[in-house]
Amino acid sequence: MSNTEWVRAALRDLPIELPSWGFGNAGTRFGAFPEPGAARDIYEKIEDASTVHRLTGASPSVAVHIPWDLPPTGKNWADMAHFAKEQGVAIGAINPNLFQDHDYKLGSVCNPDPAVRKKAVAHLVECAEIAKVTGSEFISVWLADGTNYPGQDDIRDRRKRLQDALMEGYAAMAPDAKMLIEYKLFEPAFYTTDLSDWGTSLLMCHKLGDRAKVLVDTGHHGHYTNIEFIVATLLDEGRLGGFHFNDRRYADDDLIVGSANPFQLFLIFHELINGNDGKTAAPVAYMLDQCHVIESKIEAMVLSVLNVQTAYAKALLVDRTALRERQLAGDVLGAHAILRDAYETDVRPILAQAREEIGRPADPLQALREDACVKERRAWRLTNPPRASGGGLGA
Ligand code: PSV
Ligand code: MN
Repeated sequence: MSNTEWVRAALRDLPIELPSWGFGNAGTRFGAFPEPGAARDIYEKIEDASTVHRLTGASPSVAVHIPWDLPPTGKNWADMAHFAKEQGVAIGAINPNLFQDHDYKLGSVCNPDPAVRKKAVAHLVECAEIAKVTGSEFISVWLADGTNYPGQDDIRDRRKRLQDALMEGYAAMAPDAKMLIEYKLFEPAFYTTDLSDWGTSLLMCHKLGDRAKVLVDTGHHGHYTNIEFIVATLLDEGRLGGFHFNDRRYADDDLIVGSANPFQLFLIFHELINGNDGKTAAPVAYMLDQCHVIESKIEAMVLSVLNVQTAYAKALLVDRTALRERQLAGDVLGAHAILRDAYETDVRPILAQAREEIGRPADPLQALREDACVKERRAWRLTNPPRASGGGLGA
């Protein structure tokens, strides 16, 4: 491979945001298998996120989920942001949690009870205020709202309630903040879901304004959905806000991105480059949304970042001039072969070089396994209660 400087430069410019909730112990409804030394509060989650950034140089921010990430000292968002900065990362997207309180049983912003809707809207507004304190660019909205049985509620009434509530949240945001509207085909609702696909999210964005964009969570589609087609369409419409990357086999599995379907991830990046300038991926929000049940959480996050970079590097290598020629010549398999050539390229040497050029280990996974600081922190957490705020063991 000849000069790959431009590929390395593009890789260095792709920030991949980490989800705070991927660092804590979680499980399925069948059981949980706590990882010894896993993060216990938002400060420890930030510490772990900063380790991933230290090893990869590619994950400078961490998304938070409110109120899961309520600091132990109370609503001290400025302290949380300050601590993140000290650790070398920033607070990223603010995710309102509108799905776990008992009064959200019939929905949050779409609930038939106006008092519940009022509470949900107040939380959206609170998150817009938190974003101002933390300097976050995005409020990322996902709703569990929907119905389980035909006739349970009026579909169009719910739509109106949804629109009214999001408008209030949107109006409360800082003038340069953006609202990301995430959709999900089903779950927890099984008959209707109020934001069920990219179309329902896009229509809502149109009602809100230019700073409302669609968020694509790769795990939120039906089987065999062509996600890259959705990406190309939303990008073309100027309404692609960003991603929640993860991988899946059955439903919303939240597995390590690129572990089950790396070819799809490559094709998504191909569209992100095509729909931009043909040289770099569109400047949207690249975030992970994963949950690690049986695997080591920090290692899973590092591997996820590497998988995203691998897919991006391969997509950058697509010979777009030759592809265009083959497409215009109607050469079906000739065009397809151009994509395959890029996908089959071994990009590991380019990625290793790109990391070393910014003072990061060529093999972050190996470096993590040998990292004395991570070992020390794990041991410390096993015998100490969580600290209420900063002043930890360093990144
Ligand atoms: C819902 O399945 C989701 O993808 C949303 O992004 C939530 O905020 C996140 O997972 C965590 O539950
Ligand atoms: Mn998500």
